[in-house]
Order: sequence, then C-alpha cells, then structure tokens
Amino acid sequence: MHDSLWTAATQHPFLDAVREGSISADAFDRWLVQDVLFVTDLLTFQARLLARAPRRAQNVLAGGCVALVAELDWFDVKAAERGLDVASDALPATLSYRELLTRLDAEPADAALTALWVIEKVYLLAWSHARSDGSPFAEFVEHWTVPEFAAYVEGLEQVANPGSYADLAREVLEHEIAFWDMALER
Ligand code: MP5
Repeated sequence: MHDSLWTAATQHPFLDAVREGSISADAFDRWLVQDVLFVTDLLTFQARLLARAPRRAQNVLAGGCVALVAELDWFDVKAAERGLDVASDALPATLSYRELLTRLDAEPADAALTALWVIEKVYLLAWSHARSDGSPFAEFVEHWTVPEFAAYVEGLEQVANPGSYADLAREVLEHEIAFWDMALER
C-alpha cells in the first residue's frame, strides 16, 4: 500500500545527504529545530491518545510518552551543543503536520494508533536508510535505529491495524515527505 510514498518518505534526498555526510549544517539544523517542535506536538497527541486508548495499547503508548519526554531532553542537549534556539517558529510543514495530529484526536483510537505506527515506522526505515560508517551524524542515525526503537515500532504494530486506514497512512507519508523537503528548502 502506497509503496512509492513509503519509498519517497524513507529514501529522501535529505537522508541520502545525511548518509553521505554532504548535508549542509544549515539544512540539518533547520530539520532539528522543527523536529523538536514536531516531537512536542507528538507528545501532546500521544498523551491524549493514551487517555482514550484500548486497554491492550496502554503499555506501549505509556512507554512511548516517557520516551518522547526523554527525547525532548536529548534534543535540548543537542540543540545547545549546536547553538540552536528551539523556541523558533514552526514552519509550514510543521504546522500542517500539527493540524493532522489534532485531527487524529477526533478519529477512533484504532485509526489514531495506526497513524502513530506509520509515523514511527517511517522514521525507523528513514534513519536506517541514512546509516553509514563514520557518518558525522551517527548519534542521530543511532537514535532512531537502536533495537529498543525497533521494538517500540513492533509493539505499536501489534496494537495498530497496518492494513487499514489507507487514507490516513497516505496523509502521514505525505507529511513526512514535506518535512524532509522543508529541511532542504532555503
Ligand atoms: C518522528 C519524528 C518519529 N521525530 N519526526 C517526524 C517528522 N516524524 C516522525 O517520532 P519519535 O517519537 O521521535 O520516534
């Protein structure tokens, strides 16, 4: 389902450039600041989803919320190291992704869970594509390719309905592509 969108979202030129070490600091930092904003929005969405989730999904969602808070702590450290201001304004791709997350609040929990699985699965595949020996961005690549993250994505898959909600899955993939595009735009 949506094979070409999965490919476009997970083998994007941004990721090729990260793998080759040719990404500009400017583009990388633009992505990083916007991803801090995205993860903040994702935590809001996920905490709300936890509150209404079926019993079987509570464990994986609660663990994910804790991981998102830890990720925001980690982002604070990385942003400070790179001299970035994470209080920057959200760019259009971040804002429209936020709108999708807000819309998911009104969808049935199963639909929202499936969308969340796509959000995380696409990231695991994307950063796996960006992996290379000696990459200057190894710590970022590592962050979304560690076995714990793969296990989390697997756990989400078990409570989601990966074959269903094709329209929502497509929307997530389109937002992911737009997010990488944004980082490369000047
Ligand atoms: C994720 C992310 C994965 N950090 N940014 C985008 C644009 N899409 C997906 O979320 P997480 O929770 O950081 O693994």
